[in-house]
Order: sequence, then structure tokens, then C-alpha cells
Amino acid sequence: MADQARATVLRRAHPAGLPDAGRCLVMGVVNVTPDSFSDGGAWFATGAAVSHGLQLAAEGADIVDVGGESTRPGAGRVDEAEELRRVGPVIAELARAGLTVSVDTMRAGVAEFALEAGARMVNDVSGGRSDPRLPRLVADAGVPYAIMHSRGPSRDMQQRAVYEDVVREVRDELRQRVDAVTAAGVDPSAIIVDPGIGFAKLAHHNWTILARLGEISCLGGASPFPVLIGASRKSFLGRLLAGPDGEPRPAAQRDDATTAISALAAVAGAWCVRVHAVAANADAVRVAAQWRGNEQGAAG
Ligand code: PMM
Repeated sequence: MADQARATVLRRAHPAGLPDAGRCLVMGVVNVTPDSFSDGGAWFATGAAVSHGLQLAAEGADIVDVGGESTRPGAGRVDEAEELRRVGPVIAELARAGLTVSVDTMRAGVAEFALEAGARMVNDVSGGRSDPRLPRLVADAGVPYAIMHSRGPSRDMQQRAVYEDVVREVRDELRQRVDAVTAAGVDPSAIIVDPGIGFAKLAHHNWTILARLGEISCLGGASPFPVLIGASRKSFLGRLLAGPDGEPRPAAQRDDATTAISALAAVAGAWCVRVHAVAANADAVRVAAQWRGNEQGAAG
């Protein structure tokens, strides 16, 4: 029984360059977009986005992730000038206030501005595929770099959600991205991997990945990569919680389910959970840390 329990408890890895709280971190989402599926438009004005970021930090977000481009299935791209116009002032203000800011972008130009303004990590949902200059920029800056699994642009990614063994294929495709960004000069100790919940995945793919998170982090071989999980308010939760009429639960009513995922992912050894509603998730990761600390054989 003890051996069985040990097999489910994974070593929690942490990237170089960010403080280690000794538990799964909470990344609060600030979408400076008019059209995100989860909170579209709520924080589109600069002042509203800044206040929201400060509020998330006050509720316990360890990192605040600021993005200016919706990546919901079917979304098109915004141009770089518009993306920068959206996120630039928000990042500068939140960094000035002392928050640990991450920039959610696929573009080197936006990341460069963000890092100069004080952002401390880059979150790239294209895993370095969208803009080859981005991994090189991250390498030069020496900041943590989250590379997420997807299959091509959001516009038509759901057509590519075809897998024989989703965990093996996501892990292999992430390994290719890890190889590509390290070839571009990124230090492996700065890499965070993210299986991309909801990106080129159907609901059952998401559940399979979540239940087998250890196999994702192990793509680093002997030294596992930190794993970031972004399940917050995503449609597979809406489907799980559909009402008797089969209507999916709306995005704004998926926060309790998100908190459950955070607790389970943290117990499974995730490095960080990316969420919209921070307070409950900040509690959940602390419960998980206590839980792990009491597991026989837990390694932190
Ligand atoms: N999901 C979204 C945006 N950025 N970044 C990472 N690393 N992982 C994710 O799962 C992820 C992300 C889409 O969700 P949102 O529109 O609510 O921000």
C-alpha cells in the first residue's frame, strides 16, 4: 500500500529564477482582451486590468499572467501593435507595484517590451513555434519560459485533436519543443512545460492528461520539468457539470471545479496552476501541500 501511494507522489520541480514557496504556486490570469471565453472584456481597460492584477495578488496569486490575445478555440490573431497597446501599460504598472508578472505572448516583440518593463517570465502557448525569435530572446534574458503543447494556431486547432495515446503524443511533442528551445539557447533549468489543457484536445484527452501528469513532467528524464496546468473555467469542466438539459455549465460557474483540479494537480506534483479566481485556489494549493507533506515518501 505504501509503495502504491509513493508511485502517485511525484517530485515537484521548480524553475530557476523564481522564488520557491515550497508548494504548488498560483498564477492569476489577467486577460486584457475583449473576447476571452472565460472573462471576455471584463479587464479590457488598462485601469481595470491593473486593479484586477493587484486584487489577484492580494488574494494570494504568486504570479500574475498578463495576456492581450485570446487563444480560445477559433480565435484569430491580433496584430502586434494592438497586443502591445493592451498589455504594455498593465505589465509596467503591475511590475512597478512589485508583483511577479508573467507575459502570456507568442511574440518576441511583446515579450521584449514586457521583460524591459519588469516581467519575470514568459508564457508562450505556441511553445516557441509561433515566433522563432522568442526562444532566443528568452535565452538571452535568462528568465523562466513556459512552453505549452498545442497543435497549430487556435483558429483550427480542434481539428487536430486526434490522438492514439494522448499522453505519449503530448509528451513526445513537448519534448520536441524542449529540444528546439534548448537548441535556441534556453537553459533547461528555465523551462516549464504545460500540456495545454483545451488546446487541440477534446474533453476526454484533457481528463486523461490530468490523471497522468507524472508522465508529462518525466519528459525531462532524471530531472523532471516543472509542470504548469491551465484548466481554469475550460469547457471540459462545463461539459462535466452540464445540467439535466445537457447544457454545459457556463464559464463563470466553473470555479469550484477549477479549485478541485488545482488541489488534485498540486497533490500530483504540479509546479503551478493558472486560474481566474485566485482566493479558493490559493487555499487549495496549501491544503495540497499539507497533504503531500504527510504522504509517506513525499519529496516536497
Ligand atoms: N490557457 C489559456 C491562455 N494561456 N497559458 C498556459 N501556459 N496554459 C494554458 O492552459 C493557457 C494559457 C486560455 O485561457 P484564458 O483565455 O482563460 O486565459
